[in-house]
Amino acid sequence: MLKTDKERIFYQIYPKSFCDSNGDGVGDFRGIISKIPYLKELGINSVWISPFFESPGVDSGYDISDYRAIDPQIGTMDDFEEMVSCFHENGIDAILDFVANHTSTEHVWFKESEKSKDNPFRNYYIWRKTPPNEWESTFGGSAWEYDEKTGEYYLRSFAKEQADLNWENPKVRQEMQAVVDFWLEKGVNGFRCDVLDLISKDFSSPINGSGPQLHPYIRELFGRENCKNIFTVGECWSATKENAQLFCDKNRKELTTVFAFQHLCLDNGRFYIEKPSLKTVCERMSKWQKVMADIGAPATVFLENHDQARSVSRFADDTKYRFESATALGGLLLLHDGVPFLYQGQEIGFTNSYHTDISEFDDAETLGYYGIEHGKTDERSLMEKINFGSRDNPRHMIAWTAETQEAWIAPYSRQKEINVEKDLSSEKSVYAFYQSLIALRKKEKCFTEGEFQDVELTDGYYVFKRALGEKEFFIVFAFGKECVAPKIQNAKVVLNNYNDVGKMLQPYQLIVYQKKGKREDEK
Ligand code: ISL
Repeated sequence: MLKTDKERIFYQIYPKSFCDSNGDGVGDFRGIISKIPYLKELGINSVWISPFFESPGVDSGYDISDYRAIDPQIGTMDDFEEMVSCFHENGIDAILDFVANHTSTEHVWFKESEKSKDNPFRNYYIWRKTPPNEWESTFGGSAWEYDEKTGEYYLRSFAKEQADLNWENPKVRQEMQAVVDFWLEKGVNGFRCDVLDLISKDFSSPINGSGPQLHPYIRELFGRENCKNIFTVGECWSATKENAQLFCDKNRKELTTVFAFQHLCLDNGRFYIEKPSLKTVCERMSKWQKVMADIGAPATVFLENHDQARSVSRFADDTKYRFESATALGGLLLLHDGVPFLYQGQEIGFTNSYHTDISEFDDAETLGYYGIEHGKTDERSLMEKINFGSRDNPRHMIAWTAETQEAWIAPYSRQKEINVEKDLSSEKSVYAFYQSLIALRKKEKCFTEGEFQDVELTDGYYVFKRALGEKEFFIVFAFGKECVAPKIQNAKVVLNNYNDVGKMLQPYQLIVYQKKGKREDEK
């Protein structure tokens, strides 16, 4: 049993792309079950499972047409229950994605809602005679979609096939509570709440979301007795130093923690090719960590998810120094202060994938962007931007072996060179290094209960310290260029992603030092 949330080490599973057990081209629950030993050996103790619900698949499962039904390609309810028990038997908690802001337009509520203005479900969604503002959809175009049947517009913050629910309607809130309860009764341990800050809107504001009822709605949902001991993490793009306390103060009974994105919003939009500076990433991570420490809630620590390009390609070097980049980023992720979230494949150092034709892409956001930009610049540079930032990058099937398989998405372009089988048998295994990092985090309470302190941040490296009682660890994380190493005195090296420690730091070198105790000093 985990005593504190900071003892959690999450691993995000994107079910469609994790492991396909029956060769139909879509990952499934039986595939996940077969890989539980792999996850257990890695050392994680919690999983977040992305949507597997019934869905037309316009936004890869984030367009749900029935919250209680499972996409038959992914499995059955029996498979689901077996998977959850299997996780639990192996000491792994499971949280699910809770997509509260919108449903698929194929959901029966929407189908009813669009029939007529006086349909009992009309008010489940947000209908207007004319658009009350100029909100834009994240996937391009106006967020107000005209519907010919009734001559009105409905709000869709994402694809036109994803209609925003009207949380002002108490019936909608009751329905959503019932969805939460349904899955809690199946034994899940909590939820990752998709774009949670969008559920309350202020239509007179230029910004969609963070409306006046946001916090009351969250409290009404998760402040209930049966949610007392669950883990909840809100995807809250609006989370700032000013409002983090509102989401995460324990006494307010809203959320355990939030995903805030300041450290990943550095590159002028996802399709902007320049690499963001690791110095800024570290700076922002530590700033956020302090915000959360001040309110006494655990921060989330993450560099990837199913919406983000692979971190090795985005922030570091995915060719010559791929091993070093992946392991150094792993150190930052796992030894920083908070609850780490690994994304599937990160423990192998998967990189972005490369494709030359738009027909090889599936992601709604990528296709929306292509639709807008196509013809404005030359095709090659447009495809380069797409390859760099596309949300398909993290969604390729996990390459378990060198052999590609037919799947719902184009194969990972570097599968021959980078795959699980090869990594596990390699002398420089990213997985093995992650295992050591996780083992260290579990062994030393410093990393879960200890203090966190920035020691030095230069253009060349970042040093942070974790300490508890007499124990002190210094983590040195080098950015891309060789540079003079910081002097860490009276300390022994407990982990290093290079074979030696020199006067100079090597590109993406990660060194974990432990301060010598008094007795060791005398030796
Ligand atoms: O990352 C983003 C900003 O460019 C968006 O791609 C993303 O849509 C945003 O983070 C919200 O994400 C969540 O809700 C979306 C879904 O497409 C994402 O996969 C999900 O994580 C709509 O449900």
